[in-house]
Amino acid sequence: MANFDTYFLMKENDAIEYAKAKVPQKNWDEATMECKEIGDGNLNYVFKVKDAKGNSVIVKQAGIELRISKDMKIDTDRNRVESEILLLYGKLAPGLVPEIYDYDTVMCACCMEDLSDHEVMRGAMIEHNIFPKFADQISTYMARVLMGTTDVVMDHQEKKKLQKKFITPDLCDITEQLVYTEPYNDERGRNNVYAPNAEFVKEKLYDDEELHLEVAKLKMDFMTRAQSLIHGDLHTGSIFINEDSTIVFDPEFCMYGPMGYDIGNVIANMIFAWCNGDVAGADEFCKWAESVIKDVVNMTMEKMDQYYDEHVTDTMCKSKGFKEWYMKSILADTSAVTGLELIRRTVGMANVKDITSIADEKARTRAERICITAAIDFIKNRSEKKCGNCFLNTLKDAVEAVDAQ
Ligand code: SR1
Ligand code: MG
Repeated sequence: MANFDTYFLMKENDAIEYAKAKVPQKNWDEATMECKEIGDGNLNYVFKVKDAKGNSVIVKQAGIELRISKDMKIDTDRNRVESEILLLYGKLAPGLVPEIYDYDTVMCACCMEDLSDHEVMRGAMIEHNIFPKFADQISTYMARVLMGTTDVVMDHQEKKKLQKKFITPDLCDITEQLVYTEPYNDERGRNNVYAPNAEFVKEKLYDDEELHLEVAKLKMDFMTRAQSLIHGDLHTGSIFINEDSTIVFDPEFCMYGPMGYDIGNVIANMIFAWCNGDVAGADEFCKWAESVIKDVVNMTMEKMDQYYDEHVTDTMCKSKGFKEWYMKSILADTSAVTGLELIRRTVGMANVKDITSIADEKARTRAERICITAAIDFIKNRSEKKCGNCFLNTLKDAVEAVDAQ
């Protein structure tokens, strides 16, 4: 039996032994323990271990090769980074991230709270389920963890220690390539462009030099502006949800960067969900998704504004007019990243089921064009998107423009 003192990629039976060894406080009923690998992400292996007494735990392990492509190998230290940041986020936003029981830098694995009473939000939204508390809960999470890790609030030396501790260069490179480069030039031939939209993508994304200039500015900004300790991949596949609760997980792409990166990811992925609902004629769901787009922007900004007033420590950041300038820049970043995420998930290497599961060719072609049209507006006109309604109107204008073609 393995004693887990040398790294290897676990199978289901190993994960049972691992859970026994690492989470003994569960007092497992060993005879009835069972395990299933349930990971459906692009990178890691996720095991659910349970017994007949009702105990359960999630074991997450970083593989050396990525699930999405065996050719891509990234640092397995990402599992430590993910575990430690969840512990930190848990202090800033209690109840809004999973509890970590144990993490281990040999097996590059962690054991965390099983959230089986929740669903992964993307899947739940593809079934057009509605979650009335989501906007309030995700905005609380973002206001606390994002504003709470800035230089506005934190001791500057402590912040720099976090900056050093929470970064995985391999993962930064993935984002720099997949979000900020390849969707605009397919330089590594990895884009997945839906054939009926090939000409549209060429004209709107590959050939638009004005767009390339804006994305270049945003790319350098992402790589150099250490504003806040961001999750770095806050799409709806990184959120567990039920009627009462929202839990953010999977922050292995975390790093110090512009906080609009996280907020924009949430908004873009709500737009994908809206598109899916729109094709299915799920009117009530779409109405709810529209309210979420508006409310997440407005509530996050309101809560950040309040957090700023209550927690600001830097004396220069108390200067008259600074907060307003700072908040305006967050909104513009949010708009830009909404656009970047919409584009990269539509034409890039890593796509979203909300769109790829649309079976009807005409409907999918239209949905993708809506996303790309809105995205270009979100990027080029980012400083004009000053409130939740502006974000929603950008989507509605894109629908109108595409339907008029
Ligand atoms: C190669 S990894 C592809 C994507 O999956 C992750 O969830 C990130 O979004 C990354 O860009
Ligand atoms: Mg992930």
